[in-house]
Amino acid sequence: MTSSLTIKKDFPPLKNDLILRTLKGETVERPPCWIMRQAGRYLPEYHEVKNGRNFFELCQDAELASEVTLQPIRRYEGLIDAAIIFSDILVIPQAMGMNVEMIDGRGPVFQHPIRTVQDIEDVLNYEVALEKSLLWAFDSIRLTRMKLNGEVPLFGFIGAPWTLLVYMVEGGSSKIFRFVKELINTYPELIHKLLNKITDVAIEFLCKQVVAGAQLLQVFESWGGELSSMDFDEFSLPYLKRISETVPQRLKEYGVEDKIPMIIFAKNSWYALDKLCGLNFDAVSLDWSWDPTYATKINNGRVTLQGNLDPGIIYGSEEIISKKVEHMITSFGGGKRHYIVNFGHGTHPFMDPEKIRFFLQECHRIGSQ
Ligand code: 1CP
Repeated sequence: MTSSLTIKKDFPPLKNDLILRTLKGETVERPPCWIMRQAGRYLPEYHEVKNGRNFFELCQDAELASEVTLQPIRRYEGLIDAAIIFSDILVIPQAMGMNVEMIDGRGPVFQHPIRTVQDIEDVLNYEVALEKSLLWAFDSIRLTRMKLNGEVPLFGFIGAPWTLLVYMVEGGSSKIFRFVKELINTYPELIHKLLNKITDVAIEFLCKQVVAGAQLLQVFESWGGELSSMDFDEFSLPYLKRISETVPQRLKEYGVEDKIPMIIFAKNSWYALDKLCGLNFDAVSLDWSWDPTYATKINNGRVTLQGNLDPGIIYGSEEIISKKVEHMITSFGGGKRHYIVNFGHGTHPFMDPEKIRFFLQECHRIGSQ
């Protein structure tokens, strides 16, 4: 088995570097396009490969995970400018000793969520060994890079510390966030220790994904909007800041010569946009609550913006999809600089893949004008 610590340099040469040039701030011929959750349940070919398998079993099989990662790239040939490795944000809690299963129709379920001081201490005392527990993730990235054959660059990703804490405490998806709110408002100091540990693991995992072959990175703060502005400043922002500053430093220590671009997606955290643009990320991904013109003004040229149409437009007519794509791209300044097309959040299982093709084609057509 290959060691995850060796930087592999003989991957096939990259043929499409549009998203990398955009993230460097260059003026480009059209905005790069990719879609959150571009692989997965809306694609019939995904169900064929999954074939009743357990979700994490699929992630951990490098051959199958790389196949699923490539499916949207193949189906939408030439329309998608980046691949994202097929995995999940919850692999970090797993690497921190927690048992997580993915139940069809219900989502993630933790066997023993963190609910008490002792539970927190147990996770703090757990010795994380990423190279052992997540070896499959690094193998999967390496194999996917080979199979991509340089068509498009490959994203690695993590869940941000606050979002991971939510799952680790709630034990799965939540609507009222009762348990995590109880803990942050009862034992803030201990929670900070835990968030710091999650952050350490997240930084190592991001770096090791790059060492394995990831060419750009996205951090998902999907539950950012569940915090008040004041609590976001305390329980999310400092950890995002540390990730954005430490990953580039650590990558140099790992011997990675290229600058690896990093994107932050903090869903519904509208009050934090100015602060997020001031961190050391190269791009900020916006959910659909944002008016692109207003977001562009707040950003004031500091980072690349990504987003942000409501994925729900895919249920609509082609005429309205075109109209909204046009509005999006124009409002982001025409898309030739500092802009990446995406939805404001992921695809849904019910979406028609051919409507998504139409959306991508329109982004190319309008973005090239
Ligand atoms: O059996 C299945 O097919 C399960 C569906 C599924 C898929 C396809 C899950 C379960 N995860 C994934 C893959 C996944 N998850 C990817 C790679 C695929 C791609 O993007 O093309 C990525 C980047 C994620 C990230 C992820 N997982 C996030 C952050 C992005 C977001 O949507 O906000 C989150 C919150 C999760 C948790 C998660 N994974 C899966 C479920 C059902 C959930 C819970 C969602 C919730 O709490 O509402």
